[in-house]
Amino acid sequence: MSAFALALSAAPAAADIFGDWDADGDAGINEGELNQGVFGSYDRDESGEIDETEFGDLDDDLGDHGLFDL
Ligand SMILES: [Ca+2]
Ligand SMILES: [Ca+2]
Repeated sequence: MSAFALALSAAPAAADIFGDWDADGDAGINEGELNQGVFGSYDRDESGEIDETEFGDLDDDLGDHGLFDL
């Protein structure tokens, strides 16, 4: 399997992310769940803070061709 195919297969599907972020399981993501979901996705070391490296990952995802560049 190529590295690209491997990366694609490792990326979680939107439905999986939705289920993870919907903490109370009510089939909706409220503001708190969204904030916690996004924050938790980038606070990779679970320090309770986004450090510069983690913020760089967020910046990459927000930029062109990033995760949120739809
Ligand atoms: Ca919910
Ligand atoms: Ca952190």
